[in-house]
Amino acid sequence: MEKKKIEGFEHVRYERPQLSPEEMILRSEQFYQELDQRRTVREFDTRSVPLEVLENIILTASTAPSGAHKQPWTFCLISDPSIKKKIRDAAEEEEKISYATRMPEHWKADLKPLGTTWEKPFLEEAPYLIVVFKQSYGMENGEKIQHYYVNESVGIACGFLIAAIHQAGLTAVTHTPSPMNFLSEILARPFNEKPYLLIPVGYPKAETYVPDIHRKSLDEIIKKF
Ligand code: IYR
Repeated sequence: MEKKKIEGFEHVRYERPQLSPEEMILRSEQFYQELDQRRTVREFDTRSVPLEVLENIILTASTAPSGAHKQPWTFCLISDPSIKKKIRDAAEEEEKISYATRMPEHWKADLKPLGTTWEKPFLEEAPYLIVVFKQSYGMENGEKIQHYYVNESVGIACGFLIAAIHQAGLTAVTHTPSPMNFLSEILARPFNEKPYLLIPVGYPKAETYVPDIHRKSLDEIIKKF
Protein backbone atom coordinates (compact mmCIF):
# COMPACT_ATOMS: atom_id res chain seq x y z
CA MET A 1 0.00 0.00 0.00
CA GLU A 2 1.30 3.41 -0.98
CA LYS A 3 1.88 5.55 2.11
CA LYS A 4 2.88 9.13 2.76
CA LYS A 5 3.47 11.21 5.89
CA ILE A 6 1.45 14.43 5.98
CA GLU A 7 2.37 16.78 8.85
CA GLY A 8 3.88 13.80 10.65
CA PHE A 9 0.83 11.55 10.28
CA GLU A 10 0.71 8.45 8.08
CA HIS A 11 -1.70 8.61 5.13
CA VAL A 12 -2.55 5.87 2.65
CA ARG A 13 -3.29 6.37 -1.02
CA TYR A 14 -7.01 6.28 -1.75
CA GLU A 15 -8.69 5.81 -5.10
CA ARG A 16 -12.15 4.90 -6.35
CA PRO A 17 -12.84 3.30 -9.71
CA GLN A 18 -13.75 6.04 -12.18
CA LEU A 19 -17.20 5.34 -13.53
CA SER A 20 -18.62 6.82 -16.68
CA PRO A 21 -21.63 9.13 -16.26
CA GLU A 22 -23.86 6.38 -17.72
CA GLU A 23 -22.51 3.81 -15.29
CA MET A 24 -22.98 6.23 -12.36
CA ILE A 25 -26.57 6.93 -13.38
CA LEU A 26 -27.27 3.21 -13.65
CA ARG A 27 -25.66 2.32 -10.34
CA SER A 28 -27.25 5.19 -8.41
CA GLU A 29 -30.65 4.30 -9.89
CA GLN A 30 -30.19 0.61 -8.98
CA PHE A 31 -29.13 1.46 -5.42
CA TYR A 32 -32.12 3.75 -5.02
CA GLN A 33 -34.47 1.07 -6.39
CA GLU A 34 -33.00 -1.45 -3.96
CA LEU A 35 -33.42 0.79 -0.90
CA ASP A 36 -36.84 1.92 -2.07
CA GLN A 37 -37.95 -1.70 -1.54
CA ARG A 38 -37.18 -1.37 2.18
CA ARG A 39 -40.16 -1.33 4.47
CA THR A 40 -40.39 -1.32 8.23
CA VAL A 41 -41.75 -4.67 9.34
CA ARG A 42 -43.16 -5.35 12.80
CA GLU A 43 -44.00 -9.04 12.37
CA PHE A 44 -41.19 -11.54 12.27
CA ASP A 45 -40.74 -15.20 11.49
CA THR A 46 -38.98 -16.87 14.42
CA ARG A 47 -36.58 -18.64 12.00
CA SER A 48 -32.94 -18.03 12.88
CA VAL A 49 -30.45 -16.15 10.71
CA PRO A 50 -26.72 -17.03 10.51
CA LEU A 51 -24.75 -15.07 13.09
CA GLU A 52 -22.21 -14.12 10.41
CA VAL A 53 -24.87 -12.11 8.58
CA LEU A 54 -25.53 -10.03 11.70
CA GLU A 55 -21.80 -9.56 12.24
CA ASN A 56 -21.40 -8.33 8.65
CA ILE A 57 -24.34 -5.96 9.07
CA ILE A 58 -22.79 -4.51 12.23
CA LEU A 59 -19.41 -4.20 10.49
CA THR A 60 -21.18 -2.27 7.73
CA ALA A 61 -22.67 0.11 10.31
CA SER A 62 -19.19 0.62 11.72
CA THR A 63 -17.99 1.98 8.36
CA ALA A 64 -20.01 5.16 8.99
CA PRO A 65 -18.12 8.42 9.35
CA SER A 66 -17.94 9.73 12.93
CA GLY A 67 -16.81 12.91 14.65
CA ALA A 68 -12.97 12.90 14.82
CA HIS A 69 -13.21 9.19 13.93
CA LYS A 70 -14.08 8.33 17.54
CA GLN A 71 -16.61 5.65 16.46
CA PRO A 72 -18.84 6.39 19.46
CA TRP A 73 -21.05 3.31 19.21
CA THR A 74 -21.64 -0.11 20.72
CA PHE A 75 -23.95 -2.66 19.10
CA CYS A 76 -25.43 -5.20 21.52
CA LEU A 77 -26.55 -8.28 19.60
CA ILE A 78 -29.14 -10.34 21.44
CA SER A 79 -30.40 -13.80 20.55
CA ASP A 80 -30.85 -15.20 24.09
CA PRO A 81 -34.64 -15.71 24.55
CA SER A 82 -34.52 -14.91 28.27
CA ILE A 83 -32.90 -11.51 27.58
CA LYS A 84 -35.39 -10.84 24.77
CA LYS A 85 -38.23 -11.57 27.18
CA LYS A 86 -36.80 -9.19 29.78
CA ILE A 87 -36.52 -6.49 27.12
CA ARG A 88 -40.06 -7.11 25.86
CA ASP A 89 -41.54 -7.02 29.38
CA ALA A 90 -39.72 -3.79 30.26
CA ALA A 91 -40.52 -2.13 26.91
CA GLU A 92 -44.21 -3.05 27.10
CA GLU A 93 -44.42 -1.76 30.66
CA GLU A 94 -43.19 1.66 29.47
CA GLU A 95 -45.16 1.62 26.22
CA LYS A 96 -48.39 0.79 28.07
CA ILE A 97 -47.98 3.97 30.11
CA SER A 98 -46.93 5.95 27.03
CA TYR A 99 -49.97 4.94 24.97
CA ALA A 100 -52.33 5.38 27.95
CA THR A 101 -51.08 8.67 29.40
CA ARG A 102 -47.83 10.07 27.94
CA MET A 103 -48.58 10.40 24.22
CA PRO A 104 -50.87 13.25 23.15
CA GLU A 105 -53.93 12.43 21.02
CA HIS A 106 -52.43 13.92 17.83
CA TRP A 107 -49.44 11.57 18.16
CA LYS A 108 -51.66 8.50 18.57
CA ALA A 109 -53.76 9.69 15.61
CA ASP A 110 -50.58 9.96 13.50
CA LEU A 111 -49.65 6.37 14.41
CA LYS A 112 -53.11 4.92 13.67
CA PRO A 113 -52.32 4.19 9.97
CA LEU A 114 -49.20 2.27 11.08
CA GLY A 115 -51.18 0.12 13.49
CA THR A 116 -48.73 0.33 16.41
CA THR A 117 -49.86 -0.45 19.96
CA TRP A 118 -48.13 -0.88 23.35
CA GLU A 119 -47.74 -4.59 22.57
CA LYS A 120 -44.31 -5.56 21.20
CA PRO A 121 -44.31 -9.30 20.36
CA PHE A 122 -41.56 -8.60 17.80
CA LEU A 123 -39.13 -8.17 20.70
CA GLU A 124 -39.39 -11.93 21.32
CA GLU A 125 -40.21 -13.19 17.81
CA ALA A 126 -37.32 -11.62 15.91
CA PRO A 127 -34.27 -13.93 15.97
CA TYR A 128 -32.01 -10.99 16.82
CA LEU A 129 -32.33 -7.68 18.58
CA ILE A 130 -29.65 -5.08 17.97
CA VAL A 131 -29.53 -2.46 20.71
CA VAL A 132 -27.43 0.46 19.56
CA PHE A 133 -25.75 2.46 22.32
CA LYS A 134 -24.19 5.87 21.83
CA GLN A 135 -21.05 6.60 23.81
CA SER A 136 -21.38 10.13 25.19
CA TYR A 137 -17.66 9.87 25.89
CA GLY A 138 -15.08 7.09 25.59
CA MET A 139 -13.19 5.28 28.34
CA GLU A 140 -9.62 4.10 27.76
CA ASN A 141 -7.51 2.80 30.65
CA GLY A 142 -9.77 4.58 33.12
CA GLU A 143 -9.43 7.90 31.24
CA LYS A 144 -12.33 9.85 29.76
CA ILE A 145 -12.01 10.38 25.98
CA GLN A 146 -13.91 13.26 24.37
CA HIS A 147 -16.41 12.25 21.66
CA TYR A 148 -17.86 14.67 19.09
CA TYR A 149 -21.16 14.85 17.17
CA VAL A 150 -22.27 11.67 18.90
CA ASN A 151 -25.94 11.80 17.81
CA GLU A 152 -25.03 12.53 14.21
CA SER A 153 -22.37 9.79 14.12
CA VAL A 154 -24.57 7.10 15.65
CA GLY A 155 -27.54 8.19 13.52
CA ILE A 156 -25.49 7.77 10.35
CA ALA A 157 -24.24 4.36 11.55
CA CYS A 158 -27.84 3.28 12.14
CA GLY A 159 -28.70 4.36 8.59
CA PHE A 160 -25.92 2.15 7.26
CA LEU A 161 -27.11 -0.66 9.56
CA ILE A 162 -30.69 -0.47 8.33
CA ALA A 163 -29.56 -0.39 4.68
CA ALA A 164 -27.31 -3.44 5.27
CA ILE A 165 -30.16 -5.35 6.92
CA HIS A 166 -32.32 -4.70 3.86
CA GLN A 167 -29.56 -5.60 1.42
CA ALA A 168 -29.11 -8.96 3.21
CA GLY A 169 -32.77 -9.76 2.47
CA LEU A 170 -33.89 -9.20 6.05
CA THR A 171 -36.28 -6.74 7.66
CA ALA A 172 -36.24 -4.59 10.76
CA VAL A 173 -38.16 -2.07 12.79
CA THR A 174 -36.49 0.97 14.32
CA HIS A 175 -38.03 0.83 17.76
CA THR A 176 -37.61 3.57 20.33
CA PRO A 177 -39.31 2.53 23.54
CA SER A 178 -39.48 5.54 25.77
CA PRO A 179 -37.88 5.96 28.21
CA MET A 180 -35.35 3.26 27.37
CA ASN A 181 -32.91 3.32 30.31
CA PHE A 182 -34.04 -0.23 31.13
CA LEU A 183 -31.81 -1.38 28.23
CA SER A 184 -28.69 -0.12 30.03
CA GLU A 185 -29.66 -2.12 33.10
CA ILE A 186 -30.64 -5.37 31.35
CA LEU A 187 -27.48 -5.30 29.21
CA ALA A 188 -25.27 -3.97 32.04
CA ARG A 189 -23.82 -1.17 29.92
CA PRO A 190 -21.31 1.24 31.44
CA PHE A 191 -22.26 4.77 32.47
CA ASN A 192 -20.77 6.42 29.34
CA GLU A 193 -23.19 4.54 27.05
CA LYS A 194 -26.81 5.56 26.49
CA PRO A 195 -29.40 3.52 24.53
CA TYR A 196 -30.03 5.02 21.09
CA LEU A 197 -32.17 2.58 19.07
CA LEU A 198 -33.56 -0.92 19.45
CA ILE A 199 -33.68 -2.79 16.14
CA PRO A 200 -35.27 -6.24 15.89
CA VAL A 201 -33.97 -8.07 12.80
CA GLY A 202 -35.20 -11.16 10.98
CA TYR A 203 -37.30 -12.53 8.16
CA PRO A 204 -40.76 -11.06 7.83
CA LYS A 205 -43.56 -13.37 8.91
CA ALA A 206 -45.14 -15.27 5.99
CA GLU A 207 -47.91 -13.13 4.43
CA THR A 208 -46.89 -9.87 6.00
CA TYR A 209 -48.82 -6.72 5.14
CA VAL A 210 -47.35 -3.26 5.62
CA PRO A 211 -49.23 0.05 5.54
CA ASP A 212 -49.88 1.44 2.06
CA ILE A 213 -47.84 4.59 2.60
CA HIS A 214 -45.78 6.50 0.07
CA ARG A 215 -42.54 8.41 -0.06
CA LYS A 216 -42.31 12.10 -0.89
CA SER A 217 -41.47 12.84 -4.53
CA LEU A 218 -38.11 14.31 -5.54
CA ASP A 219 -39.78 17.68 -6.15
CA GLU A 220 -41.04 17.75 -2.58
CA ILE A 221 -37.65 17.06 -1.00
CA ILE A 222 -35.12 18.77 -3.27
CA LYS A 223 -34.40 22.49 -3.70
CA LYS A 224 -31.87 23.14 -6.41
CA PHE A 225 -29.72 26.27 -6.35
N1 IYR B 1 -42.42 4.25 20.66
C1 IYR B 1 -43.79 3.86 20.43
C2 IYR B 1 -44.55 4.86 19.63
C3 IYR B 1 -44.11 5.12 18.24
C4 IYR B 1 -43.70 6.39 17.90
C5 IYR B 1 -43.38 6.70 16.62
I1 IYR B 1 -42.90 8.59 16.16
C6 IYR B 1 -43.43 5.72 15.61
O1 IYR B 1 -43.12 6.04 14.31
C7 IYR B 1 -43.84 4.44 15.93
C8 IYR B 1 -44.17 4.13 17.25
C9 IYR B 1 -43.89 2.47 19.82
O2 IYR B 1 -42.86 1.89 19.48
O3 IYR B 1 -44.98 1.96 19.65
